[in-house]
Amino acid sequence: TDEKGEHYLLEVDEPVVIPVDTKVRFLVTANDVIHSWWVPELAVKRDAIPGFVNETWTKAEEIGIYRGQCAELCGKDHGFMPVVVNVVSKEDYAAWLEKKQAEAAEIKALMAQTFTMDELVARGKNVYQGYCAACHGMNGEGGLGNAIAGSGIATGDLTKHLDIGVNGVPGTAMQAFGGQMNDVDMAAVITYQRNAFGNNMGDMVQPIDVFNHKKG
Ligand code: HEC
Ligand SMILES: [Cu+2]
Repeated sequence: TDEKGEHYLLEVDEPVVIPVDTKVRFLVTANDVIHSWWVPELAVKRDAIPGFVNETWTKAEEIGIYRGQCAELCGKDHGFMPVVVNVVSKEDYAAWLEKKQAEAAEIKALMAQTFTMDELVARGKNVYQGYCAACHGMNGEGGLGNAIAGSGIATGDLTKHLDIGVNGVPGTAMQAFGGQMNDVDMAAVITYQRNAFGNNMGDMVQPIDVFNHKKG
C-alpha cells in the first residue's frame, strides 16, 4: 500500500475476509516453499506446503482486523510475510462476496476479448504503476529492478518478455506475477512495457496468449 502507516510492511494486497459468528474452514497451500499461516488471536496455525492442501478452521466472535504472520522460516523475505484477516458482519460479507463475484465475472468476460493497442496500453499503464513502478521506476528508468526503457528484454523477444512477467527471474527480486495477476492485466502490462518509455515495439500480448503461455 502507499500509506506507510503504523502497519507498514504488515499490510497485504488481499486481506482474507470472513463473516463473524460463522464457522469458517480454510484450505491452506503454498506455491513456492513451506510457509505457516498463523493468526494467533483466531487460534489458527497451519503449514502451507506446495502440492498439499491443509485444513484448519476458526469461528471469530468479534468484528475486527486480525493480524498474524508466517510462522515458518521460509526464506529471506520471511520477516515480510504478514497475514491480515478482516472479520466483518454477515451483511458486509455478503456484499463483499457479491462484489468479488462480479469482478471475477467481469475478468472472465474480458479474458475472451481481443484488445486494441490503445486499450492494452491504457490498462497496462495502471497495472505498471500499481505493481511494477516501485522497482522499475515510474518512467521505466529502473531502481531496485533494471530499466525497462531500452531494456533488451522489453525490446526483444516477446515470448521471453512475457515469460519473465509470468514466471519471474528465480533467485532475484523479480517475482512470478503469473499467479497473482489475471491474464488481462498481464497482457496489458507486458504490452505497455514494450510500447512505453521510448520502447516502440508495436507488438502486443492478448489475454489468450498469457493463458496459453501459462499452460506451457
Ligand atoms: C520488487 C521489485 C520488482 C518488482 C515489483 C517488479 N520487478 Fe521486474 N525486475 C526486478 C529485478 C530485480 C529484475 C532483474 C532480475 C535479474 O537479475 O535478471 C527485474 C527484471 C524484470 C524484467 C527484465 C528486464 C531486463 O531487461 O532484464 C522485466 C521484463 C520485468 N522485470 C518486468 C516486471 C513487471 C511486468 C513487473 C510488474 C508486474 C515487475 N517487473 C515488477 C524487480 C522487480
Ligand atoms: Cu513464509
